[in-house]
Amino acid sequence: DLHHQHCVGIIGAPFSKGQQRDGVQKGPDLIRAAGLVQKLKGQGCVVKDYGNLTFEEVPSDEPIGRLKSPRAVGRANELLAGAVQKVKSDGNTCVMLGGDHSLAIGSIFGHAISRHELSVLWVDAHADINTPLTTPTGNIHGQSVSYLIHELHSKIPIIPNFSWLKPCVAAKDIVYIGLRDVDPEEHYILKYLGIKTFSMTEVDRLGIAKVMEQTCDHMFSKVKKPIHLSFDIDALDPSVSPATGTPVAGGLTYREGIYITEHICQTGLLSAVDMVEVNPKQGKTEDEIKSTVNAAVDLLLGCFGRVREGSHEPDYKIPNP
Ligand code: B3U
Ligand code: MN
Ligand code: MN
Repeated sequence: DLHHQHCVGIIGAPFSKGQQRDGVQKGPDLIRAAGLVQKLKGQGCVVKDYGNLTFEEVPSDEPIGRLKSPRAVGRANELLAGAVQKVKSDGNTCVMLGGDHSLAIGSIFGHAISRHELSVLWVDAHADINTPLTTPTGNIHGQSVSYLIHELHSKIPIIPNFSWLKPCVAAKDIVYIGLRDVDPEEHYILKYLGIKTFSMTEVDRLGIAKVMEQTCDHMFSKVKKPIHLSFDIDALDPSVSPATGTPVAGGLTYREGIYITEHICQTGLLSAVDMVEVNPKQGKTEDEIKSTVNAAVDLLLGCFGRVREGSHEPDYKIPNP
């Protein structure tokens, strides 16, 4: 049914300590200021904005091994996981506005608690599957997936403020789209675990329509699980979304990004979305910031029923003169 109402619950997560560039904590307010709530309502969604989470300072958060800000990231994600659970138990599709991509840890865990088994679609230039021992940077936003999947459980050390977290996603239930900057250790992990990936090479070879067909074939091979879409804005080409911490040339076009969201919406299984890594301080001009934020908003509208061919009320009648 193309006309069923989407109930959307929005959580802002203004958090940046999963990486080192200031500004990404401004994402939620910028995306809201671009009219997200009004636009979702305008296309027939029932929207509840749960507001922004507040993240308290975590004192003396010294690095552990290579890990930067481990206690702050652990605490922030614990808080977020609880908030996502609440949004889900209220019967909404959850939209988490980041903030950096370390927030997917809490978002996916909170979602998994309320929905048991999930499929995760990770749209990103990066695989974010380093472990605390393989990370070249120590940034936890490049490690989120490794904390979440069952198969890597034995590779993750005990980290303070992460004791609430248990792995909740199977390697076979993750699909990546948009990869083009993958560390050698990450590449090994992806191959070793047989994770389904559509790098930019596959997007070039197959086209985005076949990529989405095969993505859904993979995700629905057995049962139809709810989908968690984790969208890193750096998946898009820097010509579209330059205001992000680690832009990588050769990304998805605006159209390919929108096609992904339209296709996922049509499955009827979208249950939670993350929109992360929008960083206005990384934009060189006001236009660069605008283009990035607009793309984030349009992707979210695509997730909740906007279609480019247009649409109309089922009972519409052409007015008689
Ligand atoms: N793979 C590198 C770089 C990186 C990951 N995610 C972003 N950058 N945005 C790392 O830090 O793990
Ligand atoms: Mn990412
Ligand atoms: Mn990325």
